[in-house]
Parts: sequence; C-alpha cells; structure tokens
Amino acid sequence: MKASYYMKTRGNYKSVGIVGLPNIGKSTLFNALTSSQAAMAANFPFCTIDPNVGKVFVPDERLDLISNMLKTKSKVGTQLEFTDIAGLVKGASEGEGLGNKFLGNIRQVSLIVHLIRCFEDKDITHVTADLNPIGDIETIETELILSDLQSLEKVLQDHSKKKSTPEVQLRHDLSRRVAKALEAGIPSRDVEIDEKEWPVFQSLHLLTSKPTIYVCNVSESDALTGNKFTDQVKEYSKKKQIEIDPVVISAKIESELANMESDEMKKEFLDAYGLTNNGLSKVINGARKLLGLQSFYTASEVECRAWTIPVGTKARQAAAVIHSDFEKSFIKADTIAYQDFIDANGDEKTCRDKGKQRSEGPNYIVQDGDVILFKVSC
Ligand SMILES: Nc1nc2c(ncn2[C@@H]2O[C@H](COP(=O)(O)OP(=O)(O)OP(=O)(O)O)[C@@H](O)[C@H]2O)c(=O)[nH]1
Ligand SMILES: [Mg+2]
Repeated sequence: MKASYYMKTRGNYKSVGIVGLPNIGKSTLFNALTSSQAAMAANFPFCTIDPNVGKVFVPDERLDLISNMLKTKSKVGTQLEFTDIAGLVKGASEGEGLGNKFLGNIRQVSLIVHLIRCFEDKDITHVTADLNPIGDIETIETELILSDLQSLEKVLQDHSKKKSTPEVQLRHDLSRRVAKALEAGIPSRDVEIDEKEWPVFQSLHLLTSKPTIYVCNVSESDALTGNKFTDQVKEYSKKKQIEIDPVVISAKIESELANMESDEMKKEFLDAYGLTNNGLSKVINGARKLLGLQSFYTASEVECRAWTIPVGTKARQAAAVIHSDFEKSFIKADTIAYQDFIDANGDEKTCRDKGKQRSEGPNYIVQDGDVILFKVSC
C-alpha cells in the first residue's frame, strides 16, 4: 500500500505547511486563511524567514445547518493549524537561500499545501523569467527528494556501523528501497510500504512522505475559470496520481475577503468576480480529508459544536476529545447519523421515536457527521 494510505488511516495530524518558491503569495494565502495580517507579505523574495503559525477555522456547512435548526446560542467549529514557510529555491538541499533551515520547517508539518504561481504580473519578481508552473513544481519536489536522499544516506551509513539485528535489517532494506525510488524521481509517499514497515518508515521523517495538495494562485480575473497554467497543473497532478485535484484560488481575492467585516460586503465582492464562495474552504477541507480527519457533533440549544477525530476513532476515544476524563467514565454514546438528525429537523425525540437514535458502546466506530450525546459516570 502507498505510504499516504497510512497517513490517512492513522490520522497523524499536526500542521499544514504552505510550501513553494519565493514571492508567489504564500504569506498572502496564510493571511487570508487566518483572517489576519500576521504574516508580512511583500514584493521581494525571502520576505518570510521564520515560519508563521496560525489556527484556521474549518468552514463547516453541516455545523451551520445544525445550529440554525436548533437556533443555538453558541456555535463552535473545529480548527486546523497552518504554517507559512519561507520560499524554497533550487539548491535548497545544498543550503542555498537558507535552504536547510527551511527544509527543516517542512519536516515539522504533516501535510504540504504546495502553492504554485499561475498569475502573470511583471511587477512581481519571479525566480525564472517566464512563468512555468510545472518547472516550478519540479524545482520544489526535486529539492525535497534530494534532501530525503541525504537523510537516507546518513541512515545507511549509520547502519553499516551497527550489529545486524532483524530491526536494523528491516530499516536498512526499507531505506535502500525508498532511496532507489527517490533516485528515480518517485516521492516516498508513492512507495509501497507494508504494515510492519510503517513505524520505521514514519521514523525516517521524510519530506516526500507528506501528502500534498497543489494550489494554483491565479489573478483575480482567472479565479472563476482558471487559465492555461492551471490546466497544465491539473494535467500534471493527474499524471502523478495526486489524490486531491488542484485547487484554483486567487490569494489576493481571498486576502481582501478575509478583511471584510460583513457578509453582504463579501457577497457583493464575490459577485463582482462571478464567484459563489471562497476557495479557502476547498484548501482547508481538502487538507482535512487527506489527513484522514472527520467531525462529529454535539448539539443542543445552548451550544453546537464540531469535534475533530481521525477516521476510525472509537466512541470512547472520541469522548476523550471533549474531555480527557470521559475516556474512563464513558458509559455510552447516544448517536444519530447526520442525515437522520437533519431529516428530523434536529429533533432528538423524533429520532428516538423513529428508532434513529442508537445507543452505542465504547468500541463503536464513530462515523463522519454523527451527532452524539455521551453518557458518562460522574
Ligand atoms: N498580481 C498578484 N500578486 C500577488 C498575488 N498573490 C500575491 N501577490 C503579491 O506577490 C508578492 C509576494 O507575496 P507574498 O505573499 O509575500 O509571497 P511569499 O510566497 O510569502 O514570499 P516569500 O515569503 O518571500 O517566499 C506581494 O507583493 C503580493 O501582494 C496574486 O494572486 N496576484
Ligand atoms: Mg512569505
């Protein structure tokens, strides 16, 4: 199985890193995502040196609907952490442009949002004279591959000094196999890894093991339709079997939207570009999907809340996300599937009467969208 399969099922989630060449709009996108001006965005390469980290609210239409139905006083969504990383350049793995430091920042994140410049603007400096999105993608991916090859070389050198045990042998063989794939230009996330090898693979902390989403930054006028550059990226992504289709956004539109206070203003602004909603939701929810995350809900007239859990989480562990004590004091999870809850207009009693509320035990595998009332002992 491919390495990213395990990434999905094990739900190893920390932070999403925005990665790309210098001066292409990474900090502009970060500011839009975090609705802030926390990151300095300016027209010169390497404007960002130290990473900016921020929490981003996950747009959640289901939570909005549940909360509207129940007319709740308070609504609390889940969050996802994003990190705005400095621009990488060719030669980064050799230390070019503070490359090793920046590559180290990528090591800390669980998923890569690879931002690609797909807008033409002579006033905004680019690393190459002509715009070449595929060349740009390959520049970044080559640096990640080279950096991983360096890491594996060290692992293999260390092994040659160690006494041979089955564990050392497994690590050695796996490292050799992954290095061979990297030498052929295949990122380690596309290498077949079996269950036994998985913990060792994870411990290698390879940059190319991270699932990736391509995000095309286009000019305002191309936000609705995309352009010839985004078509190239889409084709490339298909060829490389990237799990999530590239997202086309205008970081400029998104950052302006994020600064608007009222919903009416936002709607008017989006209408002017023929857009119906912002593109950030696709980036955020795409990242969550690739990280193998899902939500369950707690819903009452006082508060509606979404909670994040990895796919496959059992009811007892889901309860612990609300409060760590709930893991021990868990009695049962009164559960209604999302669609049943909506069909009953958010009325728990109707669900109960129709037999749509199930009393689940600790080993129940929570489903995406479940509306749950946990019973715990005090
Ligand atoms: N024309 C145009 N300019 C943009 C767009 N997105 C960002 N910019 C401009 O490009 C410049 C660089 O933007 P940043 O967000 O600082 O880019 P960055 O990728 O974070 O740059 P580094 O931190 O230096 O790697 C700024 O002047 C932005 O206003 C866009 O979609 N269109
Ligand atoms: Mg920046």
